[in-house]
Amino acid sequence: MDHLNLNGSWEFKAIEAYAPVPPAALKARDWLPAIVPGTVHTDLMRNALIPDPFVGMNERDVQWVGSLQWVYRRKFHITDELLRHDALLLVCEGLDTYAAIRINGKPLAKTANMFVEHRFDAKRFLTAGENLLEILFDAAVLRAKAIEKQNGPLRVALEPHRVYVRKAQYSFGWDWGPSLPTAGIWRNISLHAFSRANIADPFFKVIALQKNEAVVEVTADVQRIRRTHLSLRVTVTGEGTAVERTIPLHGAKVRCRLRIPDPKLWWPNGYGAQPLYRGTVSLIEKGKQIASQSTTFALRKIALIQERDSEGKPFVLSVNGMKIFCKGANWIPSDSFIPRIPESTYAKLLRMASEAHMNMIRVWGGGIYEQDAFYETCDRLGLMVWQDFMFACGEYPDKSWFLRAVTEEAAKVVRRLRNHACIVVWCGNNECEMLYCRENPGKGPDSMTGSSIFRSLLPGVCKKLDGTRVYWRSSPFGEGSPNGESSGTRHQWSVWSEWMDYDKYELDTGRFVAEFGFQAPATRRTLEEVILPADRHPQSAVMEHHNKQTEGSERLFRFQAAHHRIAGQFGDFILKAQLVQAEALKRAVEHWRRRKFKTAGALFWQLNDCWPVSSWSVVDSGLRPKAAYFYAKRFFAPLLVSFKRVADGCEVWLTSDLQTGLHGRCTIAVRSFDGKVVWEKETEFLSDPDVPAALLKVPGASLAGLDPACHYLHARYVSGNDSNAENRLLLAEPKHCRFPRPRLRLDVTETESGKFAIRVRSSAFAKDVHLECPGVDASFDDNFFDLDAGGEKIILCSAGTDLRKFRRRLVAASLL
Ligand code: BMA
Repeated sequence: MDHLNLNGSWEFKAIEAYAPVPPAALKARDWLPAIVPGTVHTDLMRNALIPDPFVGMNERDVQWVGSLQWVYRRKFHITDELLRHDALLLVCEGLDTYAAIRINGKPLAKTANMFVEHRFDAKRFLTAGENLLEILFDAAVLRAKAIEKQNGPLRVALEPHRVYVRKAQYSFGWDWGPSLPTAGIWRNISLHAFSRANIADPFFKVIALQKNEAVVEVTADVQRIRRTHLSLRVTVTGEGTAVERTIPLHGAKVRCRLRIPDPKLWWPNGYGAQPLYRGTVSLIEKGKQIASQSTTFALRKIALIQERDSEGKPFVLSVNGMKIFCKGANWIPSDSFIPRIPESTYAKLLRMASEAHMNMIRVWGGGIYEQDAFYETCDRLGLMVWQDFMFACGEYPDKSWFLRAVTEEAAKVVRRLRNHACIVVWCGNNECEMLYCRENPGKGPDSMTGSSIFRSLLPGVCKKLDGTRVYWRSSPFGEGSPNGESSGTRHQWSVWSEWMDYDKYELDTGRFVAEFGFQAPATRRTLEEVILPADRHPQSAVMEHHNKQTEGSERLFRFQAAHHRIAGQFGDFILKAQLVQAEALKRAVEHWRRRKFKTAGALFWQLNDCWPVSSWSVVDSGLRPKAAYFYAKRFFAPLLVSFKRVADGCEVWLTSDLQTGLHGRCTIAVRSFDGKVVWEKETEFLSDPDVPAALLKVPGASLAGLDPACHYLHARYVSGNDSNAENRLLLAEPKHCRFPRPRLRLDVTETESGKFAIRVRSSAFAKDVHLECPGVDASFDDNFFDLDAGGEKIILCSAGTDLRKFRRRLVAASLL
């Protein structure tokens, strides 16, 4: 098969179909240079016709972009040789969204779904020599509004017309994202030429997995253009294996079985390795290969355990027969302009997730079916993916044309992604049933408009084209109320969104908590890139514009006031808001991990951002971690020591995700900020990976006479090897504590070029020690940690600078 890549330099311009072009866009009526893949917005920015919508309040000034039609064009050359092929397919991996394609002035096709690849046989439109390809994009917002008018409004959160268009729902504006409805050729575009026959969509489906052998069923689709004798060759390589089978091919369906000896199993992060195999299907004609397709796949078995128990019906995922407590975060698109996200962003964010001991990422239904780089990286890192279908927070149409479009979309998505071992759950949607049932008391989820999509259409497609992973109707969903605590999965938003404070997490007995979260502003550095000095105040209009939740900014104050002395100054406000977020997530996760496997998953909302904003993310859009990211590294660690407040004191618990029991010694101490051990107790313990346990207790009486403003608890679990864990608990809210002003000593050595080891020592108890290297992009392996009086810690840092500059700039502070 021959390819002609059509990415790269194109031209684009605005068309006044609905309204005259606004003055700001007059220049966009002439042809301008464009880059494909891309978006209208990024092309306009490159041509200096709109300002960066992320800066200040520019988002408001670029709204006109979404109300115009845009046309893209490019010329390309076709050789006689290419034209001699039987078929020439125009392959558009992603068109956003209502596109009309013309080749050499003749209409080829129209599309209306951003999420999937479109292929058209273009041979009869093409000529040898120069050809012209034009793609006209209609204004998706206006089209959606027109369709909504025809079909009637549905009950939808945020912009209601969005549900009528198969386009990333967050682009219409979300409670963390700007309204920037994009248009354009957002994924690769190319011509594929082939003759006689072609092969597509290979699927390597594991149907049996035993200790010494795996059986894989291989299917693929063959498109035959001419009658010819073909055979099929299937090969699997990798992990020391090379198996091959060649069989004669009749008709268009490929189905054959391969046995893989000595199978190497794929495990989630923290449970083992991620061996990947390479599978190839090839069409052979007279001993010559005429077409071939390859994919990566892995050997693993997913099951959902839902045996009823005293609390109801749990939701426990198992991989290769091993029950897994799912630890992770929710994922949204990493930019409002997806085509400009480099692969390095996926690599960095997902590496950060795996380094924080996450084993699951949920691809949320208001974004996109992610780019290949995302799933490939998750396969390699052992990050299980909970994959929503792209429906969020509303009713969806149940008209036949819409259901047909959804069926086609689901089939293409499942075919595209099913070989990825990382995907363990297909999920119908985000919060549709939950919101419907909440707003229509007395009505069950089945009466929601469009409910058949999630009840039968999508599970039907998944079963037919996949069948190797779990299908779950919605996030959240369960028996009885879709968002109940006793059954299925749950989103916990009473805390934060309904104004409750984070101590209420500890009352939540959800079985698998797929969303919960707390907001904090982006890091100061990221905010300063988009907010001018005059606007750097927690309550400036610009700062409030960069918080998209109704009363989001107000909540930042309400919760800061509950725990910290309110800071008016920009940097201090950001710091304290981030610490509140960090503590909130810590409390929640520690609580649910103590309930392992009654609660079997805790995925916080959200890992990443799509622009610089105050949101629930723990890593901001500049890929800089907030305090909560470092807390996550500790609260998700395989071995966790945590405190449980009980009526007459405080218990120390051990939760382990290690695969074997561990013999260790647990110590609990009551310490004063200036370093005195007031009370101490110790015990020996053999940890059981599946059963968290209370190891020790501090009786209320031992704390009675102490001043809570200057004492804290310190628990430590030490096992012979380096499987250790520790935790600390203040006895009063930080705002009521009398923190000493510790002397922090920093000793820096360069371990290799640009990499440093920092020994941090403290004279007194230091809460939330944070290191910073202003003006240098420094990445620390830990930060926002506590030190006891006389305590020390080694922090590793990589920074693109030399030792002298690093030493000069490095500063440390703790919460005062
Ligand atoms: C849930 C999510 C998102 C939302 C988040 C924060 O509703 O599914 O839709 O952004 O909470 O409010």
